[in-house]
Amino acid sequence: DFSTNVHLLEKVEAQALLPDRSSSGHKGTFGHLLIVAGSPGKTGAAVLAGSAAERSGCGLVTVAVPDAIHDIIEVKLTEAMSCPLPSVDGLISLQAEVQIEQLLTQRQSLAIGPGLGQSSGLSDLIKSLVKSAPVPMIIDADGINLLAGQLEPLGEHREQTLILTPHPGEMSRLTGLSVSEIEANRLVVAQEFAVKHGIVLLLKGARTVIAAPDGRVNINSTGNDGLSSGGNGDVLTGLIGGLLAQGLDGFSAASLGAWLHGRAAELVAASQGTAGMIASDLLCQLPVARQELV
Ligand code: NPW
Ligand code: AMP
Ligand code: MG
Repeated sequence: DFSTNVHLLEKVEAQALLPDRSSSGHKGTFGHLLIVAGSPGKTGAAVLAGSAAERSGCGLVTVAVPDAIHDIIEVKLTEAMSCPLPSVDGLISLQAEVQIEQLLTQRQSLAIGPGLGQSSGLSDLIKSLVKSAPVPMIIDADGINLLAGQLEPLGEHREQTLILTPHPGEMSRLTGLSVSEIEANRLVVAQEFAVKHGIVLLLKGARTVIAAPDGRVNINSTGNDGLSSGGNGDVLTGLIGGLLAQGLDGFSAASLGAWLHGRAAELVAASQGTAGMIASDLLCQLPVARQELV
């Protein structure tokens, strides 16, 4: 029965997803996330994903960006490490694949897509990483756009979890459905895609839907219209990537990430309202939201 698979994700449900945290742990204990993001004009997307990852509870973060913007990332991010990747016209080139695979031998998760831009080289790169990346992986934003029109099941050649986090516009490119068709049927569209492709699909928007490859669906209960401005999705990507690095399975990481992200927005709104909230405002509230679940 379809409806018995669907759950509203409220505080108690989020609480059950919180990863164990050892009081004697060290930065190696809590996982190392690699983020591949950014391009000239969209450096901020890489910065926001990296900053959210720093606030996710994971131990180490590396942000890999096209060499053209590497100096900027070095200035903008303090706690995260960074890595320049070869680029063509400012966009990460296919040649970067060897370096990314090398980095992944010592990372626990991969987040890719925010602000990447689009090129045929990037399209080949992401399709190859979907098949070969040996760690749990989240793909967002341009990473999703680069997969548009992909017909074979995305999870097919993977052992490790794969999460896609489209907003309705990206979901439209991915499926060929119109935004209004998706919005009229959010739950079923997300569930069918997740089952068909064997992946976790998080469909953004008020009442974010998180669908698992086995057909389970969570509907997030947190968030507000303060999240309706640029960069908030990039924060969610870094947060979920950081939760994956801490060992959560894909459905749990996506669900807990959505809950914490929305709850952080509620905490910001409690003091300043929703209009004029910016994505950076969420960052300091992410650990506060998490602490509410401890
Ligand atoms: P419409 O027409 O407005 O109603 P795009 P993007 C639709 C990076 N960023 N419900 C929307 O519909 C990202 O990471 C960098 C319904 C429109 O058609 C990406 O890599 C920033 N419709 C890249 O920019 C900050 C919705 O989707 C389309 C919807 C492009 O990402 C900004 C717009 O989406 C940004 O994060 C909803 N809830 N949400 C930086 N500082 O570096 C969206 N749509 O064309 O994919 O553009 O999302 O801005
Ligand atoms: P993006 O479009 O990629 O920047 O992602 C926007 C983020 O903000 C997603 O996590 C959305 O679910 C969230 N969001 C946007 N508008 C709202 C809203 N009105 N209520 C709750 N969440 C929202
Ligand atoms: Mg986005």
